[in-house]
Amino acid sequence: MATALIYDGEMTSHKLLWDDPLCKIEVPDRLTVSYEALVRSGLADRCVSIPVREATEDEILLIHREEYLEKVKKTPHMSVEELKDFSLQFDAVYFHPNSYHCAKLAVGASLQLVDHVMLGKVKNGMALVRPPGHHSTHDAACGFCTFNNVAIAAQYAKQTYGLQRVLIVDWDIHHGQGVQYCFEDDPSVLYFSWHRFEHSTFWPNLSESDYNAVGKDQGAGFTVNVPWNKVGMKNSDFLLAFCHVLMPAAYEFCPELVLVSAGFDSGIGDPEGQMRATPDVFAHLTHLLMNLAGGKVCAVLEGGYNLTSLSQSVCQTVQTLLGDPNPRPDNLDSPCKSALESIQCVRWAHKQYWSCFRHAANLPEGQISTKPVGLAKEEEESTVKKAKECVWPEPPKRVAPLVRTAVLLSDDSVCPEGCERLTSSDSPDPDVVNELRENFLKGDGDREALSALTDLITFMEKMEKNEICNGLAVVRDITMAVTCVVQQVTKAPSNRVLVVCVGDGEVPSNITGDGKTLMVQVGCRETKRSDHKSYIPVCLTKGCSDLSGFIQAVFGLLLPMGYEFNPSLLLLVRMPGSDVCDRMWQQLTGLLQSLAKGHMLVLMQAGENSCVSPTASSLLGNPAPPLGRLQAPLPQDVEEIERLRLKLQVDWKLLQNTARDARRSDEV
Ligand code: Q9C
Ligand code: ZN
Repeated sequence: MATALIYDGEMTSHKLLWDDPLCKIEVPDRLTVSYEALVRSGLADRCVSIPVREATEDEILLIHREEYLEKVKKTPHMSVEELKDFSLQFDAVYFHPNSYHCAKLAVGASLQLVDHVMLGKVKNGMALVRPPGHHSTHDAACGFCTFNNVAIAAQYAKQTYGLQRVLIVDWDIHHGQGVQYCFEDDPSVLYFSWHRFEHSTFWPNLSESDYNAVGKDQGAGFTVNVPWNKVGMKNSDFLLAFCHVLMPAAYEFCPELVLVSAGFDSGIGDPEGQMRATPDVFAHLTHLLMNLAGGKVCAVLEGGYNLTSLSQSVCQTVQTLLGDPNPRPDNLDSPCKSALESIQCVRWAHKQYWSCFRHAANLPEGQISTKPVGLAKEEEESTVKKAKECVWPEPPKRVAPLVRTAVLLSDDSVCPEGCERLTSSDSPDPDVVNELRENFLKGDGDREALSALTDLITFMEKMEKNEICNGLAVVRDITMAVTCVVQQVTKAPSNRVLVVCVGDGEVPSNITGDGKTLMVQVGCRETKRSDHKSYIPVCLTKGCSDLSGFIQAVFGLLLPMGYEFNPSLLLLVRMPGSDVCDRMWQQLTGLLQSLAKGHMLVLMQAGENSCVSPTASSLLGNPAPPLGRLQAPLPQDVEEIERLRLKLQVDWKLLQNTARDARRSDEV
């Protein structure tokens, strides 16, 4: 299924007609450079292009007050002087005679996207729109926004498709207070936003942007604010906010649709945000969301004012929506102390609403939120200039291998649709064959076993050459297969393999401590302890059958460690007799493909044929089916996961989620 791209050059006609230092960054070029970058990279061509339309008045009135709409409706007939006066009654806003038309197109584009996704005409998509939306409230334009595109889209989706749960992820660097106000008492919309806050000295200087604004009445717990109290947040800080805050809550919420307020002013070089997220991180943020809601993700452009950063980040987002393998998340620093403090506060503020946070740590000492609401601080001209001049390497081209998913199955089983059967090499390297025979078959001549191992090696080689993205191998002896793959992959000096074993059973014991292999076993029933730094058993009371515990382990341990380890290959092993259900298995398979450029080999035991086709489906990039609303994880599992996290965070900095875990060297 396709990815939608919605764009219309008409939306570039909205522009500033007078001098206004506050508004001058919101330029038409934001749209054209983004679109042109998509065209130049060939991504636009791969998307289904959907025409924009004007939103109807009724649609605008889903969120906005009639009085406000009537006022905006008059703007096309105003003179420049009148437009200027009209704009002045709002905070950081300008109107142009064509603004009303563009604002209707921006809403209409968002609704077109929702319709196409909800009706299954496309899998997901992005709408490039201007003016943006997330600051506008029911009766006011604000912060470059006229109508609240995403809020209207959420309300429209609820009404038109009878949705009961919509997730809005606002990764723009400003707080989408307009969206928050719309849904603060509505438990059917979970609103997540991170934003530059600096103890409310940053625009829009609202106390309700802080972590303790959690929603009201019925909607308590359904507003999740992550306030950044310092500038310069990096990839690791943003990824941690997803792993330790958004994702656990989102899985517990189980949305039927994900809307993204996709602002790229959190990206490096942005004069407003002053943050340092590189374009590739948006690929990861996008990917993490793509297994929610059966993959129904609609991204709608909000901010983003460094044209280079913006267009690169838009490309990363769209390419991920298209299903291409993610770039490797290189050079993740330790999260900074201030970010950890914020994450700790949000988790604490939400512990009574979400069972995934029930055992979250207390507020950090020396409470950080009690500072008085500050006055708007004038941004120094020099820092803005510095951000604009900031340089970073252009993200390397992401090349999708010709073969997405190859399978290694016994000859009598059918090849799942869309996959390619791996053809064994006719003349395997005799040295390799001899080595395998010596190492694994003790010199005896079991031909079948030998050719299974040579096939695995061929598989690895093709993946390494990027001829194949991922694959699935059904093997007779899983322990032997794991050992063989690990041995083969780690031969190359720069390779690293993350082995994720799902289910009970003995795992290969020859994992060396050279740092090239990391093995995590999730779900083993009997509590195992390991002093081996490279083997980490995560033992859950009910094995793999408890979804909540499993998800907690995935976002609390597995993914952060995976990101930090940054493997070149992911080996996902389904232990024989594991009681993991298809849905959980598909979620895991989907999520882990964010690592290792999507190079994942799934190993399963011959005889477990029923899971071949669900696995193949996930490897092919189909979104996993939702897990349903999750119950609270078992307290003893939460304790076990927390025990591990505390022990491991000494070596794995991305496992930190409280201020006292912090120790990034740049902090004092
Ligand atoms: N010194 C969006 O990104 N800045 N809007 C106000 C601060 C307004 C941002 C002045 C920023 C609005 C969609
Ligand atoms: Zn913004």
